[in-house]
Amino acid sequence: MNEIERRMGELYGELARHSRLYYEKDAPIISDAEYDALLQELLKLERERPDLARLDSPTKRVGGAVLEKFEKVEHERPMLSLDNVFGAEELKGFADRVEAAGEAFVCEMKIDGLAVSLLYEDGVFVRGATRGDGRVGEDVTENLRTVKNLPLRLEPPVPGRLEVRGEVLIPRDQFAELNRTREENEESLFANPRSAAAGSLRQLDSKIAAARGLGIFLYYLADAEKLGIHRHSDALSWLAVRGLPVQEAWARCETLEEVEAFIEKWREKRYGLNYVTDGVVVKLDDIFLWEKLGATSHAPRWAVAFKYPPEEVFTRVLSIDVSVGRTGVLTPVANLEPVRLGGTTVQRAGLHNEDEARRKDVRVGDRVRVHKAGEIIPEVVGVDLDARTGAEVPFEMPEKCPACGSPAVRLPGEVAVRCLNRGSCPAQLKESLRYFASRGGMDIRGLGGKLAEQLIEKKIIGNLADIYALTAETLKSLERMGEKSAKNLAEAIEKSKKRPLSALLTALGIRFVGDKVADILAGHFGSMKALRGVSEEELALVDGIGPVIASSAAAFFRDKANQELLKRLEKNGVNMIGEVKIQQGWVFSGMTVVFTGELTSVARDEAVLRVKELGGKATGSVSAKTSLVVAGEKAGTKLEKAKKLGIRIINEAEFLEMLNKRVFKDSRPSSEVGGRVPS
Ligand code: 3BA
Repeated sequence: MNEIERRMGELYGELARHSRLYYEKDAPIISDAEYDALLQELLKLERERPDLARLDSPTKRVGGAVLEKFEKVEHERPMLSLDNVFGAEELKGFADRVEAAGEAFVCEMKIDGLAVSLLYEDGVFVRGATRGDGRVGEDVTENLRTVKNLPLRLEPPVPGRLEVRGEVLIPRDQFAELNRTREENEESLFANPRSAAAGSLRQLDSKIAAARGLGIFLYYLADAEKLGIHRHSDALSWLAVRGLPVQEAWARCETLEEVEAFIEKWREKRYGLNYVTDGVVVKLDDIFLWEKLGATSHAPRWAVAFKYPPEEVFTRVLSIDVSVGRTGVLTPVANLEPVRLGGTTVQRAGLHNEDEARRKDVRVGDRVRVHKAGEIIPEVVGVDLDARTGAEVPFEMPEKCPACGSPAVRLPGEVAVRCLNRGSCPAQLKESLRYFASRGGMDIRGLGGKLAEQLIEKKIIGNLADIYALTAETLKSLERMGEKSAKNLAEAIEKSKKRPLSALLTALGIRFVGDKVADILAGHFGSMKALRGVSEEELALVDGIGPVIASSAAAFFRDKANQELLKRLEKNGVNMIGEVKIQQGWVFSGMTVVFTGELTSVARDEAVLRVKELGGKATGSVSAKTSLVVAGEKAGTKLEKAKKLGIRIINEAEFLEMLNKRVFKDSRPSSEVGGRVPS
């Protein structure tokens, strides 16, 4: 065993131990940064020796696999659903049906997530699938690998095949964060954590799934009896001992009274959990009885889901504000008399847009019914019409922007009413500033909404580029700004100048250009200079850029004021150059190669085949999507076009060099990687 092999083994052990200390024991002994350093070291070694990389490597957690589609998976035994019961009567009906007098139950909180089945072989996670229609689901293994608390290897290991089932969820805080970013990018919001979890699991790019911060809890062990387990409560403990996550909110209940007590105990307490629950699943503890009672066509007879009634409260509308977003969209918001609902005090509820406000006809002074969509987002369900006195004031969408007084118009085909004063509306500027400084953008810590408001009001900032004229002196003179925080902020502003091009592109808040698209643009064009002169047609040719994005981005770069802004940012030292990405994988991974002219030492077909084998695509014509042109003898118009488009051009000898000498994109000769070249 050589040094690399030894070190890799050591890293696998160490990383598993620390992950365990963090997720199971909740007692980490190293910092996140230290953990990350170990992970990066392993990643580097795995790239050198992919043959030694383990299937259950923690490096897989960051995602990276991109699929074309999900394979279908037939469940070995169907994944049933659960019958619902509402209220004590129906619950008693269930208890009577199972004739459970004297039989114990297990109560678990009912997680509002997405059911999945996991397969382990000799203790290693090998496959995960969604429930689908219960019979056939989808293979979402790669995405499940990114679920932080899902063990990729069981400790102690379990020999042979093991199937467990549970619920994938998105934690409350992650859900809120996700919707916040989506709102800022004018993307549609997820109605509840379940659809957010489902949407995340259905991402073909596992990096996106990884970024969603999913979690999982298990509640079912297949073939428990073969493992000598006869009670569900024992199965849950058995899972937990092997590092398989089981939610803490479960209990064995000897009687129906105890079940009812569990339901009462968690009725309010559940709002304190960092995942959304909408009921209690009640199961018979004795697994032998499961067999005996069996299932109907769709649900087991030995379990039910008790559903808490969706919480609704009445309150009064004190006023209706209209807020102006970063892109000028006007959103009506109802200010409510504060009221307790689902574990928090609610005093605002969004009315979304003009149509929605009109449909609900919420008036100032109205008594309204409020609930939480997906148990998280406060919403007005309806108006108590009987309580109307006639003194209520109907809501009208303003015709002028409440922040700057410019005309607010609704463009044809849009639901949104917008303030068109893009250049100098203080509300838009404030939101743009906040967005510019946010974590995914220029990451200027300390520049929040309150400060942005002050800076604009005092006319210190009238344009995004003015941020870079701020000094610690100026900042110190502001309200609620001490010497120390002024200094920190000035430093954060200075540091932001070095942010990558993709971050700057995100920060600019170009419509439809979120962090993903910004990444693509930065990667493809490599510099702001290249982007400034770009046409809509050229943009649309880039992989991953659709016509809507292309049109919006081109319009942004065409705009005189934006050109001025970019010039000023550049003059202030803001980085405008993309990073050279260290590409992973095969020589031609992700590349589109075009051959032109005559090749002398290799047949054209053979050359095309080699490119494909090494991860690339070969096409016939040169376009903006082309990453490399191989020019043989007597190359003609294609070569000219490639030169014009600034595409990388190599000759036949250089091409052969790429084929023969380099398997991976770093510079080791292929002999060292032995046997890795597909042929
Ligand atoms: N327990 C959902 N089904 C559950 C194993 C049975 C079951 C659930 C449950 C069938 C939850 C139906 C989909 C399914 C695995 C089939 C729970 C939860 N138990 N705690 C009794 O928390 N949502 N859902 N999942 N097999």
